[in-house]
Amino acid sequence: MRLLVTGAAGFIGANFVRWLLQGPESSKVKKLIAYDLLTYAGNLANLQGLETNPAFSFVKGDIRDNDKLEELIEKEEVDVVINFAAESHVDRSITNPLDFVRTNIEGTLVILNVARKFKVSRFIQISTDEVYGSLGPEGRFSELSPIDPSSPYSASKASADFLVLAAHKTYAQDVCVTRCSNNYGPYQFPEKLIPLFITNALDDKPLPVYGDGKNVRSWLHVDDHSRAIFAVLEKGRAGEIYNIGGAPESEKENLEVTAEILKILGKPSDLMRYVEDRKGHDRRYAVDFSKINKELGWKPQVNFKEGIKSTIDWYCNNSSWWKEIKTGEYMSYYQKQYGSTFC
Ligand code: NAD
Ligand code: TDX
Repeated sequence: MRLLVTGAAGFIGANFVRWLLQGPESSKVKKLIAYDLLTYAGNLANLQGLETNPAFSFVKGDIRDNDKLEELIEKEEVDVVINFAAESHVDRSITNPLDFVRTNIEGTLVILNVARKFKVSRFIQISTDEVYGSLGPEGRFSELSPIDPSSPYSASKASADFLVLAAHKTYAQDVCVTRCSNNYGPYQFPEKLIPLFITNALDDKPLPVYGDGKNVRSWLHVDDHSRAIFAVLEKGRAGEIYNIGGAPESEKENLEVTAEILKILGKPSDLMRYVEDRKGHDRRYAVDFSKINKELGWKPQVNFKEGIKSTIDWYCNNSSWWKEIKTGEYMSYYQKQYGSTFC
């Protein structure tokens, strides 16, 4: 197959590219073009080491750049597009929603249209369980749950999903939408809960817990996510949505995740600080992944205890990667978001 992977220099995109080119399915890949605008969240270091692979190439570009995408997809005879590119951080969407509309909605529509024009045989949209909104203490999101986004981020992802699914109905375009729960693993930008708290703890800085810390997330190791996406690419039915979630035992309150990180690192619990809650903060996410399990035989394999331990080891062993990020522009964002007492 000849793939165009957008957002490939971000967290999940880079892990997927590594998994695909270095893992059990690598022989199926003739060409993989990593396409990324290299925003604050994109980092070529995430793809380091792949340059020597003859199937791999990197192109810097915007998913809103119709002409560049047309030229690339035609010239490279791309037959699969996987769209990871997005503005992905909920907190930034609260202060700057327009960027999310531009990339997540307009960008998705541009690349979707180009893929159709050049008869790309499958378009996969990487979406999120956040499009379903928030759960109470019971139940799980299925693919039939109502769409009820709470943040500008999730509203933009839901809009993109509708455009992608409508392209199947209107033009019979071959598309699939995947909706996953919170990912964790190596190369995650340290604005998200797990890498922020690991790296702050390593620096003996406070860990800012929003609200009462009892919000629940269903944690999915990024390698499990990569396997799921590949299963959808190979065997998913066109026009379908597939939910991808962590195992029930990976559903954790933020306080539990924080305590686990501090325990593994041997840091004192008084590093944890309660701070003002996130606006529109979803209380609980949990994903029913029985559809992808029954149809494609996928289920998560990494248990949270082992996954968080190996993730922490990765951040300990790769401190130059995150220390380089946590400077300049990052620190201005951090100070604005959390205030100077947290720096
Ligand atoms: P990320 O922020 O780490 O990476 C996003 C990448 O997209 C970056 O490399 C950035 O440079 C690139 N990008 C942004 N705007 C672009 C544009 N206009 N054109 C080209 N590239 C652009 O995000 P992530 O955590 O890797 O998330 C990847 C996808 O998975 C996103 O679509 C996100 O909505 C979805 N998702 C993420 C999670 C999670 O837990 N991280 C969970 C569910 C869904
Ligand atoms: O400083 C923090 N303190 C805190 O308590 C941060 C950054 C987060 N939190 C809480 C908010 C959430 O309850 O931790 C939980 C996880 O927060 P994030 O890491 O920001 O993830 P979330 O908002 O759940 O969204 C993530 O999963 C779904 C991704 O960022 C999205 O891209 C994805 O769609």
